[in-house]
Amino acid sequence: LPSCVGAANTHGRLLHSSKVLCGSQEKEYLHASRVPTYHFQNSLPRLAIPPLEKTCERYLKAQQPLVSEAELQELQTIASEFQNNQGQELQKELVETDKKNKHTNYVTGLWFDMYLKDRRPVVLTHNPFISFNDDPRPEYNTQLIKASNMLISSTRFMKTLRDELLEPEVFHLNPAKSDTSTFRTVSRLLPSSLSWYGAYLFKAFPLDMSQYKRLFNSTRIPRPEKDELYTNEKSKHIAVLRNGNVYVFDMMDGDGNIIPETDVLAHLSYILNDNTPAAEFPISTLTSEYRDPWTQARIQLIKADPQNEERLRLVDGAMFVLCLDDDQPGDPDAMTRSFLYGNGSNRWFDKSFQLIITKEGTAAVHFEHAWGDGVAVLRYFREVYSDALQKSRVHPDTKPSPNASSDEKVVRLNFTLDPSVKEAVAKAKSRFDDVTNSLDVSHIQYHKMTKTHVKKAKLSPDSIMQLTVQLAHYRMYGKNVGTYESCSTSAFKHGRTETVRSCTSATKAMCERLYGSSGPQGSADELMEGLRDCSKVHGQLTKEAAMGQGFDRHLYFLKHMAESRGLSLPMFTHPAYANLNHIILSTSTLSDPAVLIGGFAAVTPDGFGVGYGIENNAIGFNITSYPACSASDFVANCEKSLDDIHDILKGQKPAC
Ligand code: BUJ
Repeated sequence: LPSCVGAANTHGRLLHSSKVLCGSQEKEYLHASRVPTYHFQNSLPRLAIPPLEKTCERYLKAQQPLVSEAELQELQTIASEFQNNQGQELQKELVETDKKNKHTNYVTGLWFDMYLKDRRPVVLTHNPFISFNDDPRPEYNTQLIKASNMLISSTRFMKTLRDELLEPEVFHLNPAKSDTSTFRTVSRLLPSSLSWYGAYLFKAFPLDMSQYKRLFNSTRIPRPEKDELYTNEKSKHIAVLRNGNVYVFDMMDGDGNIIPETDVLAHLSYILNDNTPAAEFPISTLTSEYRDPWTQARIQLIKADPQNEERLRLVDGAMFVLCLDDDQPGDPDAMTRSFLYGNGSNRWFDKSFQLIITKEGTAAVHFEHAWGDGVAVLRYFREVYSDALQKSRVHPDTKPSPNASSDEKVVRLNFTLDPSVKEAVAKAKSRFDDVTNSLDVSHIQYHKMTKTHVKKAKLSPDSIMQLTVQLAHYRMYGKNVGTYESCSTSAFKHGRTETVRSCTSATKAMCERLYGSSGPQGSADELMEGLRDCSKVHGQLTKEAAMGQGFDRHLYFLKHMAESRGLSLPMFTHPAYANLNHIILSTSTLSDPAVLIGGFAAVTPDGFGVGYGIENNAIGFNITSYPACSASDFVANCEKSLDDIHDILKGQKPAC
């Protein structure tokens, strides 16, 4: 690299002395961070194993709103027996093993296994999506221009990351103090074994960046019993899906420079104008299958023609898959359907992520979950959105390069299929159609109450959204149920997620007060006090989860240890444990101005997938469910609950 992005020292590492990118470098990178991408990685704190008694205490608290008084007492006896006997032994062993594995944390290995050993299809079971707001300039929103600009920006992101020039992800508690040049200078000067501590003094919290290594050029490969995560760090090509046909072309030349934008435009127009008929047996459909039949089909595919292996490797190692769709979802529900699962042939669900661009230029990211979580994907999402917008390389008047010789440079992968693979594709498609047709999807955008209103009342916006979900469910079914709110633990080395158990005794009390059989109970002031309780309890649980002090992952691990030792412990075999983990309300949120809508499927046949957002101008829910439940009824009840909360915030007692 030229000195304008930093000088290499004797070990070839960059010193990142300058943030200024010069000339041609500006085309290649998003930026050149003065602090190297993985600078904080060595000194990130490790996720602590919570004390066993704390875990039991938190577990019982989470059970409280779900069980009767008598059951709770029974669970207390079981937990204390566990804590004093087998639990203690397991904990001791866990702590000892953890001490020997300082390079990671106690949950990560098992969490990878949780995903990779799961034999269910990745689509709907795990993969979520997030869609982008449109480009405010309509003339840049065409499929071709949007795809070209986003592809170029994605390549710039990938190169910035690959050359470790991407600014490390840091949570700034006090941005005025730490999101500064001084912070970066100090951080850079500290050796990476100490850099985290330096950041901490600025009240800045560097986040784990290990997942970024699998963001690009990566896929999940179906294997017997446990899938494999595969990455080709050197690859420079993109895979494009259109009509179920797979195309590949290089996005970088022999020197590693991004190809001219006029070539990108030419290659993508070539694909969009290619009139090869839609694939009759698109092998991409196999990625929607249960993992065992897909494993077998992949083996068979390679047996049928050894060159198929090279073709598969080209998709596996591609930067990502760009899906160019031939249809345009007309409303948010249709978008959810398209971006969450599509038609089953124009997606490669195993890829670390897919960038989908519809006929009229709406864009979304769909991602596989085993390799990483929302934080890494959102970083990519945010950077690419703003780069494609602010530094568009392709404009409405850009002409495709006449000498791009796309017919030589763009290769359509022609897989050889034998009858058994064709049959596997047909079977996969029919299963896919059945399950996706059974999914109900509904959403709401609510404008009467916003984040600003909630903040003015000194309540946590997230707690109010979680309370809304509790209220909506209670109003429909008259009971409280297993609830999961995803919380990132990326402040720790290899941190992934912890569960916030957002169904609490405080939310239960509020459900009963508002929607109990005898109508709303208590004055407007008392109801407001109830909201405060919910907010306080939820705030505390969120803080604990983000600090790795939830109970879910810890118990998950101890249960696994017990099972692998052949122990059958009442702590885990009691039906109340299964009930708590039968997640009826699976929730997740993310907040970014670039996000239009996002979502994921319900994780149980009788549950709801609840994606939500709370912004300064609106509140939104995006709900999914299977036939046992109605997503649209749930949405109607969310609206009613938001109205009722809004009344309380206005000092009025709602008429429930
Ligand atoms: O918890 C975990 O380990 C991972 C979770 C799993 N699960 C989804 C089942 C909870 N994964 C995530 O949380 C990632 C989810 C990413 C998508 C989030 C969607 C958020 C929607 C935002 C906007 C909705 C606004 C709708 C307006 C009409």
